[in-house]
Amino acid sequence: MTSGQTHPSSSLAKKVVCRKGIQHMKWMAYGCLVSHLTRFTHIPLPDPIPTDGQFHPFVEKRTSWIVLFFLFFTRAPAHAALAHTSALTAKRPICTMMPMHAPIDWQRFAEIVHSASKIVLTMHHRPDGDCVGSALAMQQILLRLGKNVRIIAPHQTPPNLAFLDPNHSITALENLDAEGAEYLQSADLFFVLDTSSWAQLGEMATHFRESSARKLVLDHHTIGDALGAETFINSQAEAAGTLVVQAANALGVPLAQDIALPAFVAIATDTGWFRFSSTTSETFRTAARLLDVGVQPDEVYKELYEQESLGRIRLVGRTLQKAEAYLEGQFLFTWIMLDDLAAAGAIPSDSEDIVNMLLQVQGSKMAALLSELRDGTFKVSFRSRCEVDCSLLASQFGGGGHKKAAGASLALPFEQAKQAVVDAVSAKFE
Ligand SMILES: [Mn+2]
Repeated sequence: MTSGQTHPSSSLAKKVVCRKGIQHMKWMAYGCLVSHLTRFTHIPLPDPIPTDGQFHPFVEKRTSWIVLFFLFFTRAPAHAALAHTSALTAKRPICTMMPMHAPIDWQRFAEIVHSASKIVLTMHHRPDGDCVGSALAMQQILLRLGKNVRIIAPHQTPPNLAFLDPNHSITALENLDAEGAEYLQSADLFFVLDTSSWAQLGEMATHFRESSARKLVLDHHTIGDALGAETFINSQAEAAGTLVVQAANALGVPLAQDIALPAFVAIATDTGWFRFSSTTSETFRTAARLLDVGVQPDEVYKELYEQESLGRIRLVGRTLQKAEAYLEGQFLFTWIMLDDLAAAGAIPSDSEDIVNMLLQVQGSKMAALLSELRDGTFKVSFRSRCEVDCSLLASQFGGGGHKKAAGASLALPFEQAKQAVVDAVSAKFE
């Protein structure tokens, strides 16, 4: 980026930030812009992007508020970054900043799909209903177009979603045989659904990075990496499944039961059965089209949510029975010992989601669950529905996560671990 360019509106920032600081932040804005341009203009930049200097490590963070800061207060650096990005990609038509909810260029998407013949579909690790459903629906769409398609996932499909894949068409990396590995090597299109982040690709990241295939991302997440792929992202979409339904339209493939069922599961699970704020009238229109070709919501609901084991139900009962209220009911805390699992006849994964149930209590704002692990340490899970940032709380214990949900491990005896958790949360309310 050239530093000689000036613009009248950059003077405000220059008054408050020293010259070196501006240079420093220009680099950050530069990285953000490159990242965003790549994602919203579908231009396949190599990743990492070669530059005539070194990227500042901060660039990796790609925090979009910095871009906004520059766009609003110092347009010159942003323009310079744009110009520089244009220079980097001079052989390609470039480049306007598009809003986050820019409509996907389905024509371009269709071109890429039509030019492929041997396709690998993949998804994020710890698969959920959206990515599994999206991949299975997309597989059927691509098969209709006469493509060779295989779904290779970083992890196994969780048991509650197995009903979607009776023919076992999803292969987990760990179960990939020699022939599957050969397919992965020789595919001409590597197609990622429901994530655009290296970390979320888990074990698949290495394969994706090293593949010489063309790379395509269809996603609805706001945060991600460039992945060195052509990216089609609509962060307004409630689920990747919605984008898959739109892709069927774009590719001229009529919806049928085998596409609609997994797509419905994708949308229903990512919207918390149509109750999250991401749900719009359009969500219901899409769902209606899926019902028109035979999806039965009662059957889907039963498969997804009414398959609990008796052990799980008993564990829920035991754990909720012990719940303690702190901070006048704003913070609810409970715990699961190995003895609880044994007494309930439950397995560790049966404890999933119990911490969220605490937030169903009127007046509760924060919840935490301590779970004893086999090595004698504890895992703490934090949940928030207030301003308290769970990832900051978890980071105090060496863990991490998101604002509304995070976790960490504690190598402390139970009473001390409990006290540490209660103290840490209480401090946030002072
Ligand atoms: Mn999703």
